[in-house]
Amino acid sequence: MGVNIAATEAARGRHWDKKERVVLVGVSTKDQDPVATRQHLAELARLADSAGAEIAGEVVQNRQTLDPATVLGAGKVKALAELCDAEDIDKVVFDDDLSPSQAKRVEELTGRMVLDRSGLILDIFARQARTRESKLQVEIAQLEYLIPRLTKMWTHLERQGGGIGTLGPGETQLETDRRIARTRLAKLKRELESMEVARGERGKQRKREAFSVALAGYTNAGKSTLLNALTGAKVLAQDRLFSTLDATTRKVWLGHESPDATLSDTVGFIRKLPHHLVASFRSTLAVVAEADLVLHLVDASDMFREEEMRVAHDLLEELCGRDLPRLVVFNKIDALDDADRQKLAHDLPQAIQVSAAQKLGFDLLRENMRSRALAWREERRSKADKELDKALEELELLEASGG
Ligand SMILES: Nc1nc2c(ncn2[C@@H]2O[C@H](COP(=O)(O)OP(=O)(O)OP(=O)(O)O)[C@@H](O)[C@H]2O)c(=O)[nH]1
Ligand SMILES: [Mg+2]
Repeated sequence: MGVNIAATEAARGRHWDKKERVVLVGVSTKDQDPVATRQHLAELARLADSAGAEIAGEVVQNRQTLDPATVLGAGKVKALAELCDAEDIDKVVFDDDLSPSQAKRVEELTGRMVLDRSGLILDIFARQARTRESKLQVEIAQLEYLIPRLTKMWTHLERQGGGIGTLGPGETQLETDRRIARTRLAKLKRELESMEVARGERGKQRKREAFSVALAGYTNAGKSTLLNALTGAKVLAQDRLFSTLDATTRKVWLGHESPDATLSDTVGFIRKLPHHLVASFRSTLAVVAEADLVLHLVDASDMFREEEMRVAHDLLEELCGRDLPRLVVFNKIDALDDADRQKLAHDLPQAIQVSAAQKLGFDLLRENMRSRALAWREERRSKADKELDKALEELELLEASGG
């Protein structure tokens, strides 16, 4: 087995090309109750499905704490290995983040490749990347994730082959792999940077001219559907996680006498979004960070909407700071009954309820954006006036002093 090649292939997401049978693993601990574990596993199943895998089984364990070596306890790992054989499983996917050594240990014990949530999300991103920029961003995140794992993978095989202490050609191979990976990473980063510079210039130009609104929120909340419905864009919208990886900006009409405005769609959020991805997508997410208004879109029909709202809220604050001008928009209200809509209105009266798919609630949403756009223009005008006054004052002073 060419381990480093295999690892690279895995990182590129190619291993999902045919339907692979996976087993999902979750652990409840004193820090995470069983309900949360179930909920997170349900989401992991959707992630695996979005990655094109077939879910062939689940293993859940209750423990006080995670086992430091294998996350699951020894007995449970054994049961997992048996399940893998019985069900002809290709890969094991853990909801918890695994250290390289934990992944390696479980691989040894099950004889299957082991992924964690971050690895799976990276795979989906790799599958969904369409543009040069998003491909670059994904590959950078993948390499950052892979490089520390190359070492461990090596140690692991060295031991398996019984070659303890025989640091021969293999080490050279590892060193070569790591060097190649690092060189490539540096090259990709340079390329992305030059793209970011170009994007930044374009963005600044546009921002000066128009009130900018950005759509943000949990993946699958309906951001692209809403962009399409409000602007006539044709961004791909589908019932899959992370359909959108690129920022798309379109003009949006907010009503009479409104300043020109733009609406941007961008990459969605999820619980435990790998930090390498957040870092390499920062230029895409800058659309959100620099917006004059952020519409935080929430799938109101999702049974986990509260956690999803909190996750997106926290990520938004982390990325954009606390004073982000934000408006919560509950989407998919067509899928709610009256009582649920009333509850939402009661719990969060300032939020707006819409159905992007059925174009419900758009008048109120537009009116809200319009009033903010008008306030934005007023503020800019008074700021410009003040600057002009100041300049005139300085000029007068200069003249008075005989300059
Ligand atoms: N019932 C209902 N479904 C909706 C509504 N808006 C969007 N959807 C569905 O929700 C799914 C996800 O929609 P997208 O617009 O792709 O969601 P997104 O937020 O852009 O998702 P990502 O780009 O994957 O993060 C699609 O199947 C849509 O048809 C709505 O108002 N009502
Ligand atoms: Mg989308």
